[in-house]
Amino acid sequence: MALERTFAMIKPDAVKAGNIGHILTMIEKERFKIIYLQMLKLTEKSVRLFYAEHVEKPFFPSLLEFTLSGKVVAMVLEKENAIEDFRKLMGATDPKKAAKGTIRHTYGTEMPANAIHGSDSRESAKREITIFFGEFAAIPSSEKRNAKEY
Ligand code: YYY
Ligand code: MG
Repeated sequence: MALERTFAMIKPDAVKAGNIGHILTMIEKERFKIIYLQMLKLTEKSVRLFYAEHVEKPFFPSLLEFTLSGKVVAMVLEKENAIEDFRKLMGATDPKKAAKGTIRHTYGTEMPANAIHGSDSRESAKREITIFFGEFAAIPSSEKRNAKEY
């Protein structure tokens, strides 16, 4: 299977609780390679762009407030089958329903505070990586002649 990239983001609840290191350890233990990583505070405009599919949903105001409540850690991860495998490692959206051993079960509390984001499809991964790191960052190492990113 070919290498694939996904976009992941440690959310403000997990950053505030001091769980960046624990979450990165879980990610690296599952053999995801961290290709890009940046800590930043989002703006309202960037949250509206990132969560464009949810802007009209009833939960959006609370999601917006939560996402703006502190710094996040944005990442590009690479692995075979990265998108699906990362969704598995995250667990269900609601941390109370997430399986034991998943990041959301371990470090999430109550929606929208579910500790982590991961792209849900190839299309989303490309879109989300491009927002944060540019189009070049979305292309897997195996498709680059000079894979100097890692
Ligand atoms: O992709 P994923 O993060 O698992 O869930 P989405 O349905 O895309 O929702 C994005 C984000 O919004 C979710 O991580 C928490 C929040 N949210 C919420 O607060 N209440 C809901 N009923 C659904 C989602
Ligand atoms: Mg989603």
